[in-house]
Amino acid sequence: QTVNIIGYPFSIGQPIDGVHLGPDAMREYGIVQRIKRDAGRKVRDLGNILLDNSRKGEQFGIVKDPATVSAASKLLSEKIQSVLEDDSLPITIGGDHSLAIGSIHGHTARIDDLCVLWIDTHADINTGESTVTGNMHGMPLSILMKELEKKRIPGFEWAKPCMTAKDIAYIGLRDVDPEEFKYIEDIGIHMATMADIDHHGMGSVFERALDTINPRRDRPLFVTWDIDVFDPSEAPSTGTAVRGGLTLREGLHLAEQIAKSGLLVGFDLVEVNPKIGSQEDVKKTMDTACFIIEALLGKTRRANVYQKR
Ligand code: DIR
Ligand code: MN
Ligand code: MN
Ligand code: MN
Repeated sequence: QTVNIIGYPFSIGQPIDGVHLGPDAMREYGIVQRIKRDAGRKVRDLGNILLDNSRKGEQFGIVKDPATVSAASKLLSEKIQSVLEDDSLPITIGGDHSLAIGSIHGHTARIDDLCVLWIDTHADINTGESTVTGNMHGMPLSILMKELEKKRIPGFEWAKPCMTAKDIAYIGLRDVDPEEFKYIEDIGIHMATMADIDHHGMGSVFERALDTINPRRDRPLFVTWDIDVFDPSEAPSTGTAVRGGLTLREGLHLAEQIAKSGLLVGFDLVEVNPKIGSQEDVKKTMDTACFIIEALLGKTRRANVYQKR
């Protein structure tokens, strides 16, 4: 299956300049070559989606620029659907995490019975009522979840809510807003926090997450991976870094287990911001991202050989 890289150069879901440069920075760093060489996969780079990435100052309550976010997400959903039509594996490189609206919507439109792992420091399930920042990268799940349909902000009518609590699990949380926690509990989404990873280990946390959303291991799996789930020592160049995150080894184990499941149908890697930190910080962050992308695509630490597929 050919890997199709989609760049999503978008930063309007959050306030810090630079995250829209993530996809091109990753290309320049060599992501395409690394996937070919180290993961042994066929790759096609589809380039960047052409997005309106200018701030209009439009607001719904305190939510910033929802119409711009909606228009961009719609383009991604359509792109994902056309890639899946081709029987290819789409990977979307962000860009801020509001892109998950488009990527998950696009996947559910083409793939029956999809389930999702949300790998992040943050829960990204704020609604127009609960958001403290007004940043839409903290809100994509409130657009996608059927249980929150009544609390949806307007402007996303093209994207019918397509997920329920039994379709999604979190891994890596450590900075959840109180109102978000209420939603998660009310709706009943499975969450594995950093504390759970400390206590049980990543292997067991991953199996439990799948036991919850994919007990027979027969549902296609989509992964949306926010680079800020890593400890800032591994991924400093991101907009909302929080100490106490994943080590590279924990991340690799998770990514390898996901690949080994054979269920993966697509994924996102988001929130790499090449304008944050020193050159060395940026390099390290992109290196971490490359490690994870390769592992999700089948590279393991057993030996520097790969299976032909
Ligand atoms: C916070 C931060 N919960 C918000 N969210 C972030 O703005 O709603 N998500 N940084 O990645
Ligand atoms: Mn996120
Ligand atoms: Mn995050
Ligand atoms: Mn325990």
